Formats: sequence, C-alpha cells, structure tokens
Amino acid sequence: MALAESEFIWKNGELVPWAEATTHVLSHSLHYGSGVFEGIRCYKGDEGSNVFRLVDHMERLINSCKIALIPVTYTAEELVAATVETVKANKLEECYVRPIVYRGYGTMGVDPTNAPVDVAIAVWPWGAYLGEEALEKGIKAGTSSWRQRSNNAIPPYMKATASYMNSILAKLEAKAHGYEEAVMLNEQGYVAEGTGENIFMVRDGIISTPPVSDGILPGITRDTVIQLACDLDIPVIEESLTRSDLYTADEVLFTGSAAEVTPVASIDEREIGGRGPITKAIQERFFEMVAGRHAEYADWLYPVA
Ligand code: PY5
Repeated sequence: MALAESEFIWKNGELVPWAEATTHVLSHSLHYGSGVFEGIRCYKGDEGSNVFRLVDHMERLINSCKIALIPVTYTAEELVAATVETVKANKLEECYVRPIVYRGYGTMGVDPTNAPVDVAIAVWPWGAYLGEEALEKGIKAGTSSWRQRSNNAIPPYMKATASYMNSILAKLEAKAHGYEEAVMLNEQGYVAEGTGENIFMVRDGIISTPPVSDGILPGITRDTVIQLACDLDIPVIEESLTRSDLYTADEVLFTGSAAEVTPVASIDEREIGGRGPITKAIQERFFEMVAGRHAEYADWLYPVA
C-alpha cells in the first residue's frame, strides 16, 4: 500500500516539500541504526483536531536521545510546536505523526561523534494499522522464535530505529506462518510485546500486562489504557506473563499509537475469541476520548488550532 503523501515535512527547523525531504545514502543511521523516533496520532474532534499526548511523546523522544547519547538541540517544547506547525501546514484533520532524530551524513566509522544530528517530522493520513476489520474481529498472533532484545542489548525502553530489525524478523516470520502479528518473548521466556505494540490480557475481570522491567517500550497507549481501565473500575496488574497465560486468557489485546486498541483473536492457534467485553469497553472509551468526548482527559489532547 502506497503512503498517502502530504505536502510538507519539517526538517531541521524548516518546512520542505515532501519529495525534497531526502537524506544521503551514507547517513550514519542508515548503516548503523543510530536514530530514535516517535509515532503519534492526530485525531479529529468535535471542536477541531488534537494531537494525542503530544508532550508525552516528545518527552519520550528526548529520553530516547538521552539513552542513545544523541545530542539533540531541540527541546520537547520546540518539537511540540514544530509538530503543530507541520500538521497545520498540511491542512490535515487526522494524521499519523512521525518525528525522527537521526545521525546524518558525515562519518563512516561506528563512532557517530562526527555525524550531524538531523531532526524531521513527517505527517500523513494513516488508517487502522492492522486493518479496520481487526479493531472488531481481532487478529491472529503467533509467538516469535526470535527473542526480544534484552535491557542490556538494544534497550527496548528507547524507541530506536535499530530495534526494528528485531521487529522485522518477528513480523516476517509471523506473516510466513499465516499470522498478522508476532508476540515477542524476552530471553527469560516471559511475554514482552508485539513488534510495534504493547500487550495486555484479561482473566476473570482483571487486566494484566508485563512490567516495563521485562523489557518493553513504555507505551503511551499502554499508559492510557491502564488509566482508562482504572477509571472504569477494572483492576490492572503489572506482572510477568508466560505464553500459557495468554493461551488461557479470556481476552488479549495489543495497544499502540499506530495499532490503537486491537483485540487478538488467537495466539499460536489457541482461540482467544476476538473482542471481548473488557476490550470493547476500553476500545470504545479510547476512541471517544481521542475524539474529545470525555472532558476529564482534555489534558491529553493537544489542540492544533
Ligand atoms: N512497543 C513497540 C515495540 C512499539 O514500536 C510501539 C509503538 C509500542 C510498543 C506502543 O507504544 P505507544 O503506545 O507509545 O505508541 N510503535 C509505533 C507506533 O507508532 C510504530 C509502529 C509502526 O505505534
């Protein structure tokens, strides 16, 4: 599926036409994965468009730079302003937002010190990441034979471009086996996350999700779902999960900025059953909230206007 191109991309402080936002083939990050990024969504509300948890995403981006020792000169506030400028310039009511900070062209050794740090923010319309139907029916998932990188390898805590080689291996393997998404286990064999999503399960009315210490990205949608569940009086616990926990769960769901709240219909041919009542309640509240229909979450919506 081709990308729905927009008009302008913000690059190092300026809006440039989409086709001109290019980079050299000898860019450091292209060879060594020395970049960090974010994935964010802008939703249309009843009173204009809002970028969902924009400040939190930009703060996580700055934290990823910190872990990766990438000396970014923009502050989270400046990147927030640049995002709003980019969404406005492209006149989009709803879009996905992809900020990236990467080591550019300037040196070919592994030592990145002499490579410049480039920053870009692209926006484009992007529908349901795992398909519109998946939001209702759920997806088929499979446990990957590839393990999630440990906290002392490429830390899952930072959203690094390099991490996605791990995700790509797992995603291609899952697809080859007829699954739509992979479940990554960590080196200890506990459930970590999807290739671009966090994971939750429901049993006897209680929601469980792996703790960040099990080696996952501290997802902003994960945090959102925990908050929504608490507000719906559904208990949430963070605990290490095994694949057998998932196989025997009442409901399993993936969360992410791209994937939003996607139910899981089966894992490794064990039927879970698609969107159950708790997933449905959370999903409904999530979509109402991002559309601005719950005043109590107004702080999470950053207005574009
Ligand atoms: N885990 C991984 C490995 C991710 O890539 C993502 C997000 C998440 C969890 C969920 O984090 P959050 O809720 O903060 O988005 N993935 C990106 C996204 O935009 C890229 C997916 C293509 O959703």
